[in-house]
Amino acid sequence: METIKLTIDNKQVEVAKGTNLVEAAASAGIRIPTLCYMNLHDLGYENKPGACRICVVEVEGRKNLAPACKTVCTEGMVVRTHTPRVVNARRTVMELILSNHPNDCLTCTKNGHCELQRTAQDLGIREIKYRGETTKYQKDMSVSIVRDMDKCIMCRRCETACNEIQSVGVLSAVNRGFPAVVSTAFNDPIQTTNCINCGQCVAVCPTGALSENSNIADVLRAIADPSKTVVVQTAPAVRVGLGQDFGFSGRSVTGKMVTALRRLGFDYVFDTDFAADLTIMEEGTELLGRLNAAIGGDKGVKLPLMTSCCPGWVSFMEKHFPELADNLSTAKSPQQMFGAIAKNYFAQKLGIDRKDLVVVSVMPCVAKKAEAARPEFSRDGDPDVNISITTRELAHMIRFANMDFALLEEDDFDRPLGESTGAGVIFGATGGVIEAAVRTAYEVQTKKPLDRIDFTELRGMEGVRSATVDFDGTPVRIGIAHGLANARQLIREVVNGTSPYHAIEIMACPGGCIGGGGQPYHRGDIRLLQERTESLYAEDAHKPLRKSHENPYIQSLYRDFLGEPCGHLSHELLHTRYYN
Ligand code: HC1
Ligand code: SF4
Repeated sequence: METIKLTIDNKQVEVAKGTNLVEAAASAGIRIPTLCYMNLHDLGYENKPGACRICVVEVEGRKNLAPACKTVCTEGMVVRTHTPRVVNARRTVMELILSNHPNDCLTCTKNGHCELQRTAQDLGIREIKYRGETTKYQKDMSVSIVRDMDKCIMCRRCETACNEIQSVGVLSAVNRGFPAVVSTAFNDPIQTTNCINCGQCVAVCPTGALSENSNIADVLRAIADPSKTVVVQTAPAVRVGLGQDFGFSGRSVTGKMVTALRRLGFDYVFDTDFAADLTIMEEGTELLGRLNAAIGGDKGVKLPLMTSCCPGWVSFMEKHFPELADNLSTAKSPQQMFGAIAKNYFAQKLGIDRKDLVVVSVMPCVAKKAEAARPEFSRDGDPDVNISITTRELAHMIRFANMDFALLEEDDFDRPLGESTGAGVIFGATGGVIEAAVRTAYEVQTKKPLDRIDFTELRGMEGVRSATVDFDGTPVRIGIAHGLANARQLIREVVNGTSPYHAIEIMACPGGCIGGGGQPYHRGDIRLLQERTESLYAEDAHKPLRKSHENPYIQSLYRDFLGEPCGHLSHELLHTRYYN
């Protein structure tokens, strides 16, 4: 690797050729402030920064200040990141940004997590010097996200997320000069566009311009209603995201999370991972059904089978590739399987009407709010999942309830819908759903126990991956993608009829659900995403049971209620069809 030597703030630094000054400084422990730059390089995306100009630095021999994010290191360069001239320029840029920004930090959804607020604080801004006309836009919202464009600083990170990472292309800058803003086409309401509710624009927004549509008040109301029994389910990725707000960044906090949920007042604390095991029973059976039909010569069978648990991906398919609808697994997502079982089985066990059972989900995802609201997932106007909140909203509720998270004891989920295997846990990481499916499908198909449980060939952070797993003489070819721009590669082959795969897992967000749009902000930091992933795999490795079909509560659910996987009742409660 060719390297470059330079000096930053009197410190010798050696970096790879092509590195920009923000990254070079970071490698020496110097944080150059920026509001638009994101390091997406390791995730394989191009970020086009250079918008905010907060990162300016002095480079010896150059007359003008240089934007560090757009300046590539050269041999012998001498850089100063905090001279009076630099700080003065940054403060002026910040004062100009603030001249057209609402001054409502105390009531803003981003209060405490806003990069603009933090940078203004670091720069010691104490007054808004320039005052005059300000832009006024109407708030816009969907079930999942809220757009408050008065708070947009035109960093254009959301455009990168929507257009480069997801290739959806809903957001782009319009107008020039003062009225310039990031907008939908014709400024149409976001709900009416091709937005898939993935929330990746929210995940990277440095201010309160984009946020989740919060349902905290609905949860508090349900808990306070004595006529309701309120159950909560927590998605696999939540346990490795939640701790970030409480000093446990990237670490699993499952036990403390359970305690916190009990203290918040939920009557039963259950786990979406249980329903992930159930999904594997259904989806694995469906995969084997299609595989065996194809092996038996059925030319009409739809392969590859594509996973359907990610609502961002499902929505993308519906809006952009509806011809793939029959390739998608008909298995509902774990969130919705949980809801169906809670309302149709658990409510019955408790002897209460399903309308008196409120199902709350905690998800790393804002698209899950839209999934829960789909009319086909409700009965007589009563949704299977009543309220879906994000990991960030749960963190907020924990702070609101005055809990010292670090001091919470560890507790376990309630039974029966709180038991899960390691296979359910790894759903939260890219490749995890298909690995969980392989663990079960292999044993069901071959009737032999696996001699290894870890399919490391299915893991990793590469955007598109493939592997072949030997099912005792039958090669099963698997494709995996995370980030929808990456997924297009696999999708194109399926559309053309050239896909070599039997099964494909697609997750919309970088890293899978661990990088979801409802998680504490990761801003493309691949190290943080890797830590969350490793924490999930470590939790899996420590589980006494690691294959979905070994979950004793899943076994008894089939024995006592459902019958067999993909049987009549399963089809009624646990399967659906996705057409827009
Ligand atoms: Fe996911 Fe899933 S893994 S979609 O990423 O299949 O959100 O965590 O809950 O439903 O289990 C999200 C995570 C989640 C579902 C499961
Ligand atoms: Fe684009 Fe996703 Fe944001 Fe919708 S939620 S605007 S699809 S990034």
